[in-house]
Amino acid sequence: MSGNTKTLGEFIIENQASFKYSTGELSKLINAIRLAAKVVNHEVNKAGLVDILGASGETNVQGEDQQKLDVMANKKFIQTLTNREIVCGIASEEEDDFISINSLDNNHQNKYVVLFDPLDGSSNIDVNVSVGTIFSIYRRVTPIGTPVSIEDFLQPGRNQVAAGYIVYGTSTMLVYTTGHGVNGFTLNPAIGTFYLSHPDMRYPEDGKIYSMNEGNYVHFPEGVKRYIKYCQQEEGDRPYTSRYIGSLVSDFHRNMIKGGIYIYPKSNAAENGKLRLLYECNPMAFIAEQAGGKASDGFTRIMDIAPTELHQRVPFFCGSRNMVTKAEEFMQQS
Ligand code: AHM
Ligand code: MG
Repeated sequence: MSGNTKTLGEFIIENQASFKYSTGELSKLINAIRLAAKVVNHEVNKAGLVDILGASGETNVQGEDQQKLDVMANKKFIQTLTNREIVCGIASEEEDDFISINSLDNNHQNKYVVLFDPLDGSSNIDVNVSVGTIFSIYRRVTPIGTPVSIEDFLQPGRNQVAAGYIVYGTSTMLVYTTGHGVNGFTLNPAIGTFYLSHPDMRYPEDGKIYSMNEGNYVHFPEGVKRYIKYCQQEEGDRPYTSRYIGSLVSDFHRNMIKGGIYIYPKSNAAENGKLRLLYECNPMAFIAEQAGGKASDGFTRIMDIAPTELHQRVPFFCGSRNMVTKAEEFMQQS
């Protein structure tokens, strides 16, 4: 961060001017996410110290065990966004249905909806491995002044107005885009301020890291199996290095900095893979593309997929442009 002392707060104000017809609503929304990120960061960091670890005993809509911190992160984000009255609707990985937000004096006047995964990679919490929050923001499509409806959430990723993630890692970072490139901010925990540490992040066009759960190899489609063999072949700059944390935000963040590809394909066991289109793949795809990278389901651009349900899953190939294109070639041959 040498010599760079711009804070996230200052950056948000400066960049508000670059949005045509901006009313400041999006800036306020990013500010609320910044606040929620700090609260969740505080909880994640003290998780090892207090009796907060472990499954909460509840299961979420997809039948997976929820960890206590997932529940807490979900509450904090919803509370922050609701209290500040800056969005008209919220959808979360941890909520069965979307939430319509309104207050008596507001009368459904807000124009943005937020979709998020409050704590992704939560199976890593118990073992002190990085987890993250992912968020995606859209302008509503139904008229202002009416309650939000499902169409406001089921928009293709290319309609996103902003997207980002927070990685709670060795240091905590907030990385986001509003469609004008990608910028990364690192939290100084001593004073609770995010500083611009990674301006204009760029995904290297090529990379040497492939990230996927190879334990599922036997269940993978032929195209993915052949791509893995290609990555392991000795030729040119190959074999590539295999790195898989099992925490999408962390795997993505490393690959964006170093160059690489993340793959969560469909398999015999899971027809559409595991990751969720609306609050995991679309926001990551928007960030990847804004940084010069690429994201697809092996055949189609992720952000062109027309969603049909809130918790829809989709195969995910995301990373350095040339690596994703190569993996697509293998998929399309099979
Ligand atoms: P989650 O939303 O339940 O945490 O699942 C998403 C996570 C991703 O962060 C990670 O890349 C993937 O699941 C790991 O899955 P697997 O254990 O099947 O490799
Ligand atoms: Mg998740």
